[in-house]
Amino acid sequence: MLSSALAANGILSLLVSLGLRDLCMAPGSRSAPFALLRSRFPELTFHTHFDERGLGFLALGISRGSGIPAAAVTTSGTAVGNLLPAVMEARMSHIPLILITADRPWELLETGANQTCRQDGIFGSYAVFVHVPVLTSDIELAAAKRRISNALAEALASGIPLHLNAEMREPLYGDPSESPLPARPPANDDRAGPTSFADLRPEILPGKSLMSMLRTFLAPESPALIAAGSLPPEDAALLSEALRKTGHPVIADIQSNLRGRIPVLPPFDLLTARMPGSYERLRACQRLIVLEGHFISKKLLSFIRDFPGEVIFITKYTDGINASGHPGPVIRITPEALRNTILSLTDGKPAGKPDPLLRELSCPGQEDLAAGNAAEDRLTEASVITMLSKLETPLLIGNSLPARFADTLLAPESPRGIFTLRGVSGIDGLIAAASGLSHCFPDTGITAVIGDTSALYDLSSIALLRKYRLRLIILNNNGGNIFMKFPVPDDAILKDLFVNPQNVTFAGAAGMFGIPWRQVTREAELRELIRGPAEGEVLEIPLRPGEGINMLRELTAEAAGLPSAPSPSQNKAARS
Ligand SMILES: Cc1ncc(C[n+]2csc(CCOP(=O)(O)OP(=O)(O)O)c2C)c(N)n1
Repeated sequence: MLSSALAANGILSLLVSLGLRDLCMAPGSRSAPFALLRSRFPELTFHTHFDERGLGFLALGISRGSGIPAAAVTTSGTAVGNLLPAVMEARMSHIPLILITADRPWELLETGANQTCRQDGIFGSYAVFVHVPVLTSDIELAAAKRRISNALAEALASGIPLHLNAEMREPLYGDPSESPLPARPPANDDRAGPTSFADLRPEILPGKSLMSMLRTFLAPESPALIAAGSLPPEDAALLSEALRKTGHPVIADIQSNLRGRIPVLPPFDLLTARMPGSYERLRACQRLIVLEGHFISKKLLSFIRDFPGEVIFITKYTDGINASGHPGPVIRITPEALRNTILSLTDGKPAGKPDPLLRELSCPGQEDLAAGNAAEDRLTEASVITMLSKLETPLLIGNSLPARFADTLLAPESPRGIFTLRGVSGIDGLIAAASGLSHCFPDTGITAVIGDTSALYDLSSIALLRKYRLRLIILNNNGGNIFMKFPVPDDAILKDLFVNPQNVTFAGAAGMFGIPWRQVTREAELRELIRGPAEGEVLEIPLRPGEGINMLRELTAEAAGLPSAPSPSQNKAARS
């Protein structure tokens, strides 16, 4: 049997037996042995994209939506390097992801052989790495599978992607029917080790003293405030009832997926700008529980940094949860265990004493605030985002202004799932990731809202809308309007080197892939178009440059005397 087929079949058999369902492949010769196995793995959905940067994000979106790692397979050479942005995002937002990169066999490295370069460990600390050599026997195959299993366990426990760089020696195009591959082990054969990805994810509980601190903070009688950052919908669903039962007031970042699920305080930036005294009122709470503290609001980070009471940080993983610099213990616990801990404190007691803060602190309805131009029925960033509160599909919120507007104004009426890619807040793979996400919601598809520069960046992934139910809303304010808030002293530099307007519409880009495109300018029209499930289409909304950022500034204008966001040097000082 061909060694290349043995390795490809061995890797896929192992991953499929653990629950792999989605494999994203870009065309290439070195990775051909994986492609040729398609009919042997009917339980796998094969996704394709011609652009490996988009391919990585497509897999990332699928992993995010399903909670099960998806795999991206590439050929050798620069194809591998193009996965890096998605790997970085997966690492920083703890999205499980598997990268399988086909490589030339070792004897061709550094010989000048075509499309051959060093691929081992190319993602550095962003991935757990396994080198899979040319496999020539069952003994070698079994050893490779053990190493992959161990590495996968490490990757899943720490929320880090797994990179398998697999040497493939020619010939690559053997017909599996001519040289039969070993029989696939039965799905429930547990002699080989773990039987599912879930088996590889340990339940994590804190030690005794941290657990006791956790219980003290969470107990319903504790005078605590909760600030919830980034929680995927499945974790929010698991925790929401328990959080509600504590009765603690909750500041919910739009990424927390708690808005629309349980009563929470109005969006932090809006509340503290609109309701005099609210900032101080929140500061008066004696304890602060920061749950998965990855926040969009800089003002909230300042609030945490300066919080005068005790603070604890609760997280599923260990990193990326305290940009405020406030000292306080990090308590690592899985959401299931956290929920059980809370329920053990609240069970048998009357359901939550809704904190008076929830009633006391309110501000004008987001819709009223956003309706600045209602009389004209003209769309603005604010009115579009507010309208998305009624969406009947999950939503991916792009970076830059969409994320900030959503954190300030979006109040989902029902919890359909809010997604962001804010591990590193790149604007590079949003269309591909949204396509992948949509695969996980076959009944409704999803909606994504992104800026025009972000759309230009991932233009090639508009091709995916032919296959995926993605309603792509592009807020076209002609460039990166977020930069207009920075104090760039020279207007020409601001325009040329920051905002960088491209004066484009996306009709041509959608047209070249045969994707329906509409320009939408009226509120009533958009309301109709976003009703119901999504299909592959582009809705482009032309906006007045600068208007959105000014409006955001007005909505969240800080009342005099409020502290500003922490600078990096202040952060450092606070930590030391
Ligand atoms: C890959 C990558 N390159 C550069 C940046 C820096 N950046 C942040 S926002 C932004 C502009 C985004 O413009 P657009 O998508 O039009 O959104 P708007 O600012 O108008 O809301 C840029 C270039 C980034 N986040 N990611």
